[in-house]
Amino acid sequence: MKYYVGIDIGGTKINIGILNGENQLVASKVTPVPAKKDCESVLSLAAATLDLLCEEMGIQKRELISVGIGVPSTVSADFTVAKFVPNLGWYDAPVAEIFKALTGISAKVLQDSRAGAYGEYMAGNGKDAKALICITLGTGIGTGLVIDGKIYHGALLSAGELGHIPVAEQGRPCGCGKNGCLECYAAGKGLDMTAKEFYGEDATARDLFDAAQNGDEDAHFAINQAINMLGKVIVSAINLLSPDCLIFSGGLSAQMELYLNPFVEYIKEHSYKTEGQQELKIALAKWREDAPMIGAALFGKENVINREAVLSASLMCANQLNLGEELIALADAGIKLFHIDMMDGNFVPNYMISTETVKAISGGSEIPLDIHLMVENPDLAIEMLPLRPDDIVTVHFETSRHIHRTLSLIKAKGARAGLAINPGTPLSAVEELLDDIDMLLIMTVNPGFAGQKLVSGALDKIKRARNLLDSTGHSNILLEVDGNCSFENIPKMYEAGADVFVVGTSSVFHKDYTYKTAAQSVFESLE
Ligand code: S6P
Ligand code: MG
Repeated sequence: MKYYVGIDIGGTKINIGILNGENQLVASKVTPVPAKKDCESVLSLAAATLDLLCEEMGIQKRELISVGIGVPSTVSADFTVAKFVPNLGWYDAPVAEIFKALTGISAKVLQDSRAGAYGEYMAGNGKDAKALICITLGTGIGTGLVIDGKIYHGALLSAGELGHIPVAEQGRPCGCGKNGCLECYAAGKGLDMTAKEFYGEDATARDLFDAAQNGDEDAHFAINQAINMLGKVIVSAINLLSPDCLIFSGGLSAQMELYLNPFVEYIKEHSYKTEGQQELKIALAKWREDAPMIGAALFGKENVINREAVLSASLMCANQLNLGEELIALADAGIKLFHIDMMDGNFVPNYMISTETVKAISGGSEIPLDIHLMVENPDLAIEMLPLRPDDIVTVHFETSRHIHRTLSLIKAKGARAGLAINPGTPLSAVEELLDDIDMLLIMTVNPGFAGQKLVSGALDKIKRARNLLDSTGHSNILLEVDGNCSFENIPKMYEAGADVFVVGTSSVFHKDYTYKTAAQSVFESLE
């Protein structure tokens, strides 16, 4: 079975959930943030809790296909680093890197309010919305936007910070360093401050609501003022984006009578509408407190490139006269990697693909490259390659006298490192190098040409490779197979433990299919 993990890290608790392939939550656990709040300690606890959940459910680690982590912070553009988490004191915390070191699983990191919005869009009350605004009314105000099916991060990555719109001149100081921010008045922390001004240091928002409930005019007035401030800001957002769905979550949204209902009335009355315009859907979050955890899991699932069956299209099999169009068609067919065979007529009896062409492909597509070096002096080629962080460069064990040095060079160039072995090379050759690689490539034909048949013993070698990786704590290493990945062979290879398949003339480039129908048929054979 395949499972997808969501982890929502808050200021006080960690919420972990496991979804199945149908996006149903099959297990979850909430645990308080540990006393030591540094990134490593918090993620260690998350990893231990995940282990426990898996043990309880009888889920094996290998079945965890992806992990998404929600954090109360702006996140780097590559979804790996939490920029600033005030509650936990994290600055530029490399969340994905630490989590991978702890668990061997790659994770994608997402701001929690965006995760909440995505959870509601994909599996909650915001389903099918064209433009969704999801607002978490808790201690602060979190806003997530999903527009045309995509989370909107903003060009500068800070989209949706409605809680930090100034609503009072020289107002209350905010944790963001400025004064008079909306959340200092209209969210939980703002209402707490108002309550303290009214009733003394020990008072909280709850006292304010209780007093209003009991007919206290001043309390009522103060809450209404907060609602008006919030209303103005949300109406601005509505008028700017013209959403078709607005979702509320967070503790404050449960204050229906005194807070949420009058606030919704305000929005309905003041937001701009044209005659006969479709009604704006306003709803509570289906997943409530779980929305960020569910959304993080689904975001991880969407963005995973390294534990699901991944098809790496062998570009030597594409139409070389029309490579640009080919790349687009392959990406459209669900191809997640472009496999580029570089041959020097020396290590293998064939010549292709030039570094210039690799540069053109890299510049022409965002799909990560899976560069398979079949050359005698790999270090020279590596130096010449344009590499991005998600690209993988795979070097043959047989081609480098100092293979460890060559693998380090790939890492130093900022890419992921792969190690390939020929059919005749024993698996034991890679044992010493497992800590240094991100991918192991098992050649299932003798390298040099497309269109060959599987060598005998190939499936057994894949099985042994899978066992080696799992039994030595290296399940995070991708296991790629190259050669005769046909419609018939891929399910067997997958069963044997491979997760990346180099697809060439035997499947995706098969002359009887379009790329899309061929890839579809491969994916279906693995369900
Ligand atoms: C061959 C090369 C491969 C081929 C691929 C072709 O040495 O490394 O990547 O391009 O195996 O696939 P097929 O389906 O034609 O065997
Ligand atoms: Mg290859």
